[in-house]
Amino acid sequence: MSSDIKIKDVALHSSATTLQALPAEGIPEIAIIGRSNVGKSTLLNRLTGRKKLAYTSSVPGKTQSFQSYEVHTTYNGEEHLLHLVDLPGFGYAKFAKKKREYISRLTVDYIMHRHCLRGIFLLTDIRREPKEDELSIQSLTYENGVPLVIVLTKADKIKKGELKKRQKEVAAAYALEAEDLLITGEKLSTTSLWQQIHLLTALPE
Ligand SMILES: Nc1nc2c(ncn2[C@@H]2O[C@H](COP(=O)(O)OP(=O)(O)O)[C@@H](O)[C@H]2O)c(=O)[nH]1
Ligand SMILES: [Mg+2]
Repeated sequence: MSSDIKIKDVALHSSATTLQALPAEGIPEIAIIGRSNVGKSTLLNRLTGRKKLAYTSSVPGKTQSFQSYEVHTTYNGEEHLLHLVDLPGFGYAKFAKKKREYISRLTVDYIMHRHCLRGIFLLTDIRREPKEDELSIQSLTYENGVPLVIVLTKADKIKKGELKKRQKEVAAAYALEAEDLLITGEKLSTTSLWQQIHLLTALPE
């Protein structure tokens, strides 16, 4: 199937530190979740083709709010409006325990109660193993019927010949098959990610 994807328009809609401050329920939403520094903001910039849309940083723990981006696309000639949401990174050890707990409670509440949430991209660095944080998000999405896609980031950081092997290993840690996982990295196409986003957001509620 050919898939012609165009990003017509993209803008930061809102920045929220509580669930009440998120955009009103309605527009289908895809959340980008993962530990601090895994590449969430970079993926957003890559998906939207805007280099500086989301704030990226080599210093972990910078984004502590839910950044909602309103994205207007055309996909195979049809118009779509959706929200991509950059969530606060978890697992940043330098944050005070209270702040870490607040972020993880917000994330759990969001997954459990956000009606317009159509799917989660859970980012995992291709060079690392998923830990308890990632695995507990995985179970939470299963328990709440929220579609989950594991996205391996920083694929350019490993040798091409090792890609398949790592994909298989990380998939196994999530009890998934290698083909279930998507991959992102410098110079890699985002087409498969966009196909997944459109598939998830086009589903009826
Ligand atoms: N080589 C490489 N570096 C990346 C990639 N994605 C993110 N980074 C780098 O990793 C650091 C953290 O990225 P960022 O998007 O801010 O992570 P976030 O905290 O999850 O939003 C930055 O220095 C990025 O340039 C990638 O795909 N390849
Ligand atoms: Mg970020």
